[in-house]
Amino acid sequence: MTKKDERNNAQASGGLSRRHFLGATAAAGVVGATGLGSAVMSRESWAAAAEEARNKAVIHPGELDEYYGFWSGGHSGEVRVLGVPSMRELMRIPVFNTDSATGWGITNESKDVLGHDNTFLNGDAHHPHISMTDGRYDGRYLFINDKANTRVARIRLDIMKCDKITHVPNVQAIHGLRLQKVPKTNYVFCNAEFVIPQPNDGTNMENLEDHYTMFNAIDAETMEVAFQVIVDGNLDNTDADYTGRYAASTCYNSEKALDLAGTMRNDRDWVVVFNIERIAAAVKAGNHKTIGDSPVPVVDGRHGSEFTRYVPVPKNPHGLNTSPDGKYFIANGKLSPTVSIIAIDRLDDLFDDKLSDARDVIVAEPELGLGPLHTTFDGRGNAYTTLFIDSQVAKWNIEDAIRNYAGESVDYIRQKLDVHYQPGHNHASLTESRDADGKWLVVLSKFSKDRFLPAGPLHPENDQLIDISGEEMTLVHDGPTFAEPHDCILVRRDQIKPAKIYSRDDPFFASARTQAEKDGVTLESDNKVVRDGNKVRVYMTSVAPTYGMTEFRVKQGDEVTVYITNLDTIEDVTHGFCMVNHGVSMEISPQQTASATFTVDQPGVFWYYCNWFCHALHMEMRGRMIVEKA
Ligand code: CUK
Ligand code: CUA
Ligand code: CA
Repeated sequence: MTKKDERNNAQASGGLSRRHFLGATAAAGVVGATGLGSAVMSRESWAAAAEEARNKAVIHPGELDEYYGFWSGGHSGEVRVLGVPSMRELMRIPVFNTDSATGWGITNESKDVLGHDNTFLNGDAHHPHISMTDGRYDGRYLFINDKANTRVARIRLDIMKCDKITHVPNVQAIHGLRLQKVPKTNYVFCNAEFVIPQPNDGTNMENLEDHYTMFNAIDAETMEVAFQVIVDGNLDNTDADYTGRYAASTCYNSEKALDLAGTMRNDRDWVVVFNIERIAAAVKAGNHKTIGDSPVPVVDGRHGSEFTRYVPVPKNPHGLNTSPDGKYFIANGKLSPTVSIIAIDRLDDLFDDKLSDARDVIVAEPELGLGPLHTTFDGRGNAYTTLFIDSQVAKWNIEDAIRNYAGESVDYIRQKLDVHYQPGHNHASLTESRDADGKWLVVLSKFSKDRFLPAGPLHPENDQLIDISGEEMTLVHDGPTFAEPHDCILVRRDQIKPAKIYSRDDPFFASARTQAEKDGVTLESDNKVVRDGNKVRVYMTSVAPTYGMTEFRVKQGDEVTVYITNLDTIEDVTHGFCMVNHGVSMEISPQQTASATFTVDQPGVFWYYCNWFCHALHMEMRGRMIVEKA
C-alpha cells in the first residue's frame, strides 16, 4: 500500500463511516458543500424544503412535464416513455416483445424489423441511449440492447417505433451499450458479456483458451456491425468519451471463470480502454480477420494489442460512466467499496506507452460505501453513486476525491440518502451530455418490499425521483414499475420532436406501398380484394367510424393479408383492426398504413372490428370476412 492509499483508506474509514453519516442525517438533516456539520437546518426548515421539493414534482392536470424519460423495460423487452418529474407513463414502445395493443410482432411492418423468420418472443432490454451530435442529445434515435437474444435495436424518436434490429454475430448476450458522443453518434458501442468458444459450432467446447468475447461497434445509420474487437476476460458496461477517440468497458470476469467463486478470485479485474481511431484505421486498411460466415471485420484486442489497454481496478466492477465535463471515466467497484476515476487526458500517454504502470491513469479511488454500481452527474462537479448493498445514493465531489487521493485531507462525501431498496442504475437529467443540468435524479431500485400495496409474491420495482437541484438530495416520489427497468435516460422535452400524425411517405410502411403498386392499388383511396393464387390481399381505408369495406370474401385455406390505411388526419384518431378468432390485432394511427397476414383454415363468417376507441360509433366500426368452403 502506498502512502497515498494509506491516507485515503484512513480518511474513508475513520472520517466517513456510514453509521456516523446516517446518525447525523437522521438527527437533523445536514447541508453544506463542505460536508458534515457545517450548517444544520432546523427540523422545520428541513421539512419545508422537502415539501417544496415534492411540490416541484407535482404536475397539475393539463400541464406538461419538463423532461422525457425513456426507460428500458428489462426482460419485458420493451421501452417505456415517462414524463418527468410527474413520472407519468406516456407510452410503451414494444421492441423485442410481442404487443397485442399495437400488433408489434403480428404486423408485417413489425416483422420487417424483427425479421419474418424471427422466432424469439422475448428480449431483455437494459440500456436506452439517445443519439448525439457534438455531445448533445439530437433527438433522432434511441438505441437499446437485448441481452437475451444478442440484438441491438434502434427506435425512431419521431414516430416512437423501432425501425431496425441488428443481430450481432459471433457473440452472446449484448449487455453494456453506449453511443459515440463526438463528433456525432456514428457508432453504437456494445459489449457482449459471455465468453464463448470460437467458432461456437460444437467442435471446441473444452479448450477454454480458445474461448473469448468481443466489444462491438454498430454503424448508427445502417445498423450494420462495423467491427468487433476480441478481448481478454469478459465485458460488462461501457461508455464513450467526448473526443470521439476512446471507449471504455468494465470486465468483472478477468478470471474467465465458469463458476461464481471463480469470478471473485482476483482482487482486481480491469477496465478495457478501446482506441477507436486505431481500430477504425486498421479495419479501413483491411488489417482484420473474419469469423465463420460473418463478414464483420474482427481485430484482436487482447493483452499486448495496439487497440486496447487494460487498467486494473477492484473488484468485479460494474457501471462505467463518463463525467459530463469529458474528463473522467468512472468504474464502479461493486465488490469493492470504491470507484476508480480514470483521467481521459492520460489515455494518449497510456497508448503511447509513456506510463510505467497502466494504473497511472487513475487519479482517485474514493471509498463510497458497499456495492457501488452506477454513477451519474449533476454538471456541477458532483457525482451520485448507487450503493446496492447499503441501499443508498452517495453524493460526492469528484475534484475533492482527487485531492484526497493526492494526499490532502478533504471530505469528498456530500451526503448519503437512503433509497428503497437496492438501487441499480441512477440517472440525472441530461447527464450523459454536455448539458447535464443537475435538476432531477432517478434511482432505479430493484426491490420495493413494503413501499406499495402488495400485489402477490411478484413485487414491482421502485423508481424513485430525487430533487438534486439544491445542496441536499430530497426524495420526492416513489414509482412502482414492472419487470425490470435497468436504466433510463432523461432529456429536455424540446430535444424530442415527435410527429403528430404519420407522413404518407413514411418508410415504416414502405413495403405495403411497394406491394400495392405491384397490385395497381392506391392505398389512399382504393378498397379492393386482389387474388394471387391462394394469396389474397385485401386493401381498405378507414375513416372514423367505418372501414372502407364492411365485407370481403375469401376461400378456406387462403393466406390473407389485410392492408388498412387510416385516412383520418386528426391527431389521436387511431383505429385498430382485430380479426376475431385469428390472433390478429393492430394499430393504425392517423395517416398510417398497417398490414397483417394470416391463414383462414375454417369456413364461416368472421367479424373484424376496430379495437382502438375512435368515435361515438366505435363499437359499430366493424365488418365481416366470409370464408367459403374449399
Ligand atoms: S446493468 Cu442492470 S443494474 Cu444491465 Cu446497466 Cu447495472
Ligand atoms: Cu375506429 Cu375505433
Ligand atoms: Ca472478478
